[in-house]
Amino acid sequence: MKALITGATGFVGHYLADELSSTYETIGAYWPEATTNSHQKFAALHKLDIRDEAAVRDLVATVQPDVIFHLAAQTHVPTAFKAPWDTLETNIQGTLNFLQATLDIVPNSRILVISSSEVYGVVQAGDLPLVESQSYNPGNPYSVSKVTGELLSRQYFMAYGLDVIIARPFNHIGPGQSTRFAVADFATQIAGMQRGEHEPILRVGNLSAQRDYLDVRDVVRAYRLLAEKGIAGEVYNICRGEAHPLQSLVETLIDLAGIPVQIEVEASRLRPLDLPILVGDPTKIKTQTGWQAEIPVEQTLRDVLAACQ
Ligand code: A2R
Repeated sequence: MKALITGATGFVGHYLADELSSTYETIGAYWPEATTNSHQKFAALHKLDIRDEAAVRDLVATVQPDVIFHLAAQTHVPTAFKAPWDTLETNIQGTLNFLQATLDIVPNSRILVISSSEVYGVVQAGDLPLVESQSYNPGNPYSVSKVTGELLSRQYFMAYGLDVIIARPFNHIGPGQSTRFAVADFATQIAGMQRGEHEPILRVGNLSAQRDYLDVRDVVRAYRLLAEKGIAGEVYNICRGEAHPLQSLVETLIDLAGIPVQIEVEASRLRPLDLPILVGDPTKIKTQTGWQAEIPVEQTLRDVLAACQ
């Protein structure tokens, strides 16, 4: 079985390559740069701008994948607020290009479109934990791009019977994540303090946001199980079902580091709109694939900090 992974050199792509390595021949598509480490993880690695329709078609025709894991995206919410069209273009055009290329070139193949819990957006307390049938209420352009990717995916399933599955992962963290994301940033700052490189003041944004945090290794296992056991046309939450305030993750990181740290909120780190809480209901994926989150948040934080030290 051949798997094509887009966003192969991103945070999740490397972990997914490891997860699939024993059962699939994994081919990666990356943009804009790849490292030697990336090359070692894939049977082949191709440079690809997912906005380029002809290039996407060429790659799908060359690789002839049995399954496509479409991870590539502009993933950073603050960047999406600053340059909304770039995010919309990359995420919508990229997803559309892959849906159409799959339909035209490898119509019997499965495509797993990676969406996000951000599509739920602003929710009421009574709607928690969020089930897949909850309506969309996007709070930022990244979320709008993911909603649109989901709608296109559903439309290709309904109109053409395309074998598409939509994964809605909640926040995931782990070693190797870009420091553009909060937990990786905080762990990097704290590890720098441990080495005495700078003063023990942790600069943060909004710590009151509550999220359903997962380890990236649990998330990629869910992607493999969805590719193997998911039902075409369906949407699956990937979540633990627990809300953790970001504040509590920061406190755990500081405890693990074992040094006194002062916390300082920087206005420049606050978003125009920050969702107060996102927590999902994992019943559907559990029932249909047997998946459940296995790695405790504290273990992930330990690994994240160790990787920064
Ligand atoms: O933004 P960059 O330069 O880090 O590149 C990202 C890449 N990417 C693209 N690939 C092909 N053509 C493009 N036009 C394009 N624009 C961006 O997708 C990066 O290498 C990869 C996404 O990786 P990360 O940003 O590390 O995201 P992560 O955490 O691996 O998320 C994977 C998926 C995404 O669909 C998220 O929206 C979802 O999971 O949560």
